[in-house]
Amino acid sequence: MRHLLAAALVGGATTGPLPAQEPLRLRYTEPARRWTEALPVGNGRLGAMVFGGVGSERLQLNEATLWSGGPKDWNNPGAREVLPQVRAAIFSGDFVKATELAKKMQGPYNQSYQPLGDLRLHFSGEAGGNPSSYERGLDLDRAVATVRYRVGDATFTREVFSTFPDQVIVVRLTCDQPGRIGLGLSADSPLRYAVETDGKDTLVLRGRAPSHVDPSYLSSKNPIRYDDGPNPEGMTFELRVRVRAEGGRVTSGGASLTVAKADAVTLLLSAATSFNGPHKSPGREGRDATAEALRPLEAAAKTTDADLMARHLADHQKLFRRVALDLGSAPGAAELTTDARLERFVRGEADPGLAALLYQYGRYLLIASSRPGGPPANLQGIWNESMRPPWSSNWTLNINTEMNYWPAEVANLAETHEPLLAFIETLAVNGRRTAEVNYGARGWVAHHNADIWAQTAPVGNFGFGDPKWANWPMSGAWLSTHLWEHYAFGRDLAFLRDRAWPVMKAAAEFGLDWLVDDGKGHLVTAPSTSPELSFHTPEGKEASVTLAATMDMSILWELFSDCLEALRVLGVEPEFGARLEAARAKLYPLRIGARGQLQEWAHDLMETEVHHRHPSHLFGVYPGRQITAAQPALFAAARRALEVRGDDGTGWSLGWKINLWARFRDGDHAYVLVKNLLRPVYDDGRTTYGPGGGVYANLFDAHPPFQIDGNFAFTSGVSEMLAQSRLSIARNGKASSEIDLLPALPSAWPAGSVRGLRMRGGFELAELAWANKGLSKVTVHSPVGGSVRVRYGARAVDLAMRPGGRVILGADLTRIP
Ligand code: FUC
Repeated sequence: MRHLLAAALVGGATTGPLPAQEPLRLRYTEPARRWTEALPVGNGRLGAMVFGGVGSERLQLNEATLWSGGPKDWNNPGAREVLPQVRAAIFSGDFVKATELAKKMQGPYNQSYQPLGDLRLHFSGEAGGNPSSYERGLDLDRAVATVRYRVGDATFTREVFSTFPDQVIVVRLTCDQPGRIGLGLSADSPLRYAVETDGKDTLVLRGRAPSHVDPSYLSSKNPIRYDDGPNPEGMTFELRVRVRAEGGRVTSGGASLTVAKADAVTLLLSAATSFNGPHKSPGREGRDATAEALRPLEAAAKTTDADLMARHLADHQKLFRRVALDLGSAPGAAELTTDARLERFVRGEADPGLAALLYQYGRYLLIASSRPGGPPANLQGIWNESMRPPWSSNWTLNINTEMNYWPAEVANLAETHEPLLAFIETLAVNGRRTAEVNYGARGWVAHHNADIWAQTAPVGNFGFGDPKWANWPMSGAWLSTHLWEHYAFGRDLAFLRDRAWPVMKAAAEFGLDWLVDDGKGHLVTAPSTSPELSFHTPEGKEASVTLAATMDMSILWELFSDCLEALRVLGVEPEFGARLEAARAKLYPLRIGARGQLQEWAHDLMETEVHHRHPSHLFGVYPGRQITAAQPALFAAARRALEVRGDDGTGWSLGWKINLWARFRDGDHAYVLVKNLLRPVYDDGRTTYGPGGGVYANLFDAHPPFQIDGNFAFTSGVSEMLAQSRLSIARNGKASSEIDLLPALPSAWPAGSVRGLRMRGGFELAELAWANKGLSKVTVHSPVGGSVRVRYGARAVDLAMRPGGRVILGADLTRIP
């Protein structure tokens, strides 16, 4: 059967040939039984999980803006009253009391991302018969999920893709024998809904989302609530499925459509919601979901299948083909199913192509879940079947959302960063009000969680959440470093001036107001937590609220440094710069604890969980740039802290550790984490917080449960193993960059190449090749021009490049003409 699928995958190259690497394909010989075996397609807004059943196909559908609830005032003026009491408790050393009091600073829980529904295809006749051969797959290069099986003398093929240019999902059903395709179509939703047909060729599902959904971790009596009053709150949505049959007959009846004896069938799926931005009620001031769903459907209906496919491929491949990764291949790997490859790899057999596949899958998933104009990728990207998904499938801002975007710039998908950058701008609007009401502070703040309503207040339901996660006020600062990163990679001056700077500045203003003098000459955050981790107090009790968590200090150091560099580039606001510089110099210094480890809090406290999943205190190593080999003692202490945390963890925790070991320039240790992240995880519906992360059969990252951040951290981590970069702006505004080649190459990947990684300062590694564990060749490309120091081991060479320039260097960094 393999040749059949291979044949279907040929052709359609629209933006140049795919460079040599293993076929980028997930493949299986059985339909999906579980959701984490189904295969994801998406265009940033419309997502589908394709199960690939023979008798009946299930397409589990999502629309990225479909959320419960609506905008509301979640700020808590009471927080401001309690703040001085919390601070007094902290400075008197009573962390238990501070932790208890901090609960009074919370706000309500955020809302939940909702599933749209399921399209079900019930195949009749041979199309639903007993197959003699079966294969399904996902071609990452074409962004098409395929199902192919043979019944009797007929081969049936299903192709599914979600196209960004045409804003529809296309399902194409074909057969190599005429008149053999028969099926019934129906649709349903876990939300309130009704289905009908237009009497001709279109199935219409209309629904409404709840006005409130409690988070999955909360046990409550009535967790899903609909507004049954007149003029109700709650987002409305509509799914339209239009059938275009070649040959045969389409009939409609009640709530289903039937196709008989067709040669080929195309289904066009369009969906939309009444979401009208974060500040308007989706129930009362919403957009017209019907009109929004109809518009792309009517346009797609006038477009041929070939044109829909061609436009989809051109759009996807323009992004996807920018990076090619070859880590070598193992014999027989291409013949194995993806789950069998995972099993073989975990038994200890080499399969470098599997790591390359997971790397490219991260890029595929980012393209499929994050496109300009839509919301950023949430905890599950855009794929969710549950009304109470894990952690509300929200934007968790103390690591997960930021992690989703770690690969965006380096793995050459800067456009996919845009939804997050735009979301940050929205949070900055709401967060200004929260800073003022909750803390009497200037600037903007965001806390642990956000939803589509851009909630910026802390969650916890006014005292029910644990402050170790609910109260965290550092999200605005962390998110704002993404604005600088976007500039650092692309050097887009207008973006920095017009969009990034105002938001960065306001985040820094909040930081300045939030910091307090500890009376000993340092600025500290208080209250302060190290995300989700408690400590033993000197009196032997447990608490989590204290002062100057290392992560707080490092995030503010990073933000202030970004702002100072932005000011130098823009040549503006020297007084503000002076304030930032003075504050940065007074930040509570990072300290080394009794175990030789970088301390997690201002005091050398013992954590309650030694192997806790969040290596938050290592922010300054990655994603930050505060702690480098230039400060050997701190660098060694940070490394020690990572050793103390261990090599296991949840999926995303393993992913973060790949990035960290890469920054410590230890390729073989990074590879231990690569291997751990590639552990097959059987989906039994459990949530675990300790060891045991990995991937599911469909290569979705397993926290467990499914959480997409680990996929994205894997991609950024492998990028960091192969090349790292740094941009610094001198006081006179002059930019200088450094690129570090193969800083953490593991011995498991002795030879290979990568094309297209982006580097800070506006550079691109058009090609980086290595052999015998050493550099063989690198081509540096500079779209915007500039000077850069290229390092490989102890060697370095300085390049001054003009815009559009390209320099080729050999194994010893000498120029190849
Ligand atoms: C934080 C993490 C959990 C999980 C959740 C979405 O609470 O500590 O591991 O990733 O976010």
